[in-house]
This record gives sequence, C-alpha cells and structure tokens, in this order.
Amino acid sequence: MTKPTQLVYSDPYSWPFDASLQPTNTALLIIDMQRDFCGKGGYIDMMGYDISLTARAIDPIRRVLTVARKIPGFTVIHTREGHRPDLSDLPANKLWRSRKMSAGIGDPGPLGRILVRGEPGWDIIPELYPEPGEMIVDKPGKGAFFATDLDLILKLRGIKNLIITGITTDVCVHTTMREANDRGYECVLLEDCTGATELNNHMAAINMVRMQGGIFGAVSNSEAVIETLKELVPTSTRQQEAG
Ligand code: C5J
Repeated sequence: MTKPTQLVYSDPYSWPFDASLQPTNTALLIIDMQRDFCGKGGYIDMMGYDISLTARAIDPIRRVLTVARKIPGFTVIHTREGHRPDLSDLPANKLWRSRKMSAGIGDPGPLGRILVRGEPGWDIIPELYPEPGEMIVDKPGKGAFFATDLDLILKLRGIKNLIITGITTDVCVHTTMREANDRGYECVLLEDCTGATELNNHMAAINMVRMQGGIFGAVSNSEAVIETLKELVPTSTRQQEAG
C-alpha cells in the first residue's frame, strides 16, 4: 500500500498543505502535560479550575503517542513550563499575576514548589512520561520557542511538520502554535488532545486556528491522526502485533 502523505481528515484543508508527511520530517509535540496543569493538587487545581477539562487530553495523547513510538525515525518532543529554583528566570509580572488566585509560582503546594524545575508538580505525568530517545524542552515562557533550543533541534532534524497536542489550548498550546507558524512550520492541532481551564476558551482557541483558510494551520483529532500514522508503522511490527 502507498504510504499516506496527508491526514485522512483535517480542517479546513488536507494537512500538511504540500502532502509532505514523512516520518523523518514530522514531529509530535506534546506541550506541558505536567501535574501542575492537569493533576490533583497541582497549580490549576489549586486555582480552583476543573482539572477534568485539561486531563481530558491524556488518553487521546497516549493513543497517538503509542503509534508514533512504533514509527522508526519519528520525532517526539515533550515540553515543560517551569523555572529555576532561585526564580532568576521568572519575570516579576508573571510572578505577581501567578499569585492572584492562589499560591503562585515558586510557592509551596501539595505537589512541591509550583512550576519549579525538579519538583513533583512540575514534572510530566506518568501516563505520558518521555521514553529514552524522546526529547524534553524545558521552557520558562508560554511559547515553546521562547528562550529554548526547540527551533534549532527541529531545523537540525529537518522537521517541517508539527502535530501539536498538550495543554492548555488557549495559553501554551496556542502561543507555541503561533510561534511555530511564524517560523514556517506546518502545524496541525489535535482538538481532543488539548484542553483549557474553560471549555469556551478551548473551543474559541480551536476555532481561531481554522479562520482565514487555516490562519495558524489545520485542526484534526487523535482518531484521524492515528489512522494515518498507523500506515507508517513497519509491516513487520504490525504483523507481530496481529500475532
Ligand atoms: C498555563 C500552559 N496555562 N501550559 N500554562 O499557564 O498553558
């Protein structure tokens, strides 16, 4: 069977635009699936938001990740938002605003110091924990390109297409997708692999991507991506699995 070069479903156009989908030029980006953003006792929970709205992304991402891990040469990158223990990389206004609804960044919480590198709440949830060979990009900002080596890593690997997942849709996911789009990366956002602190914001953020013919890229979902990526899994692996 011919290998797919575009997703079976994406909106408002078939992604990627140039039908260039290859295991070696495409990466799965998993943004900030940290306890502080979707775990009990984490920062989002402490602020009083409903963490089921962000935790909804866990299972769909896990299913996409499972297939991506079976494709030789496929790049998986995880990001983590967080700060140095001395908070020297934390702007004063971010610190001040972070304390408006609860304890803030650097303060102690049930999962350790909030969004501080090395603390339990800051780390990636066990369900999606990176495997050896998968990259982790630690970022002090909302966007994954700001003050990190993500762009350099992607360029050196020849990555041009990004499958974007993670939380939160309207903050770190959107900021990263906009940064990637401006740098020329062809992005698709997986609707069910994201979540926000409010459903309305999630839906609005998804809708914004689709405007003007796909102003920031395209939107798809885990099922469609899995359907496509499965075709890139070597036949020998699929035969082994079928028993
Ligand atoms: C937020 C994020 N919401 N990962 N971070 O502060 O979206």
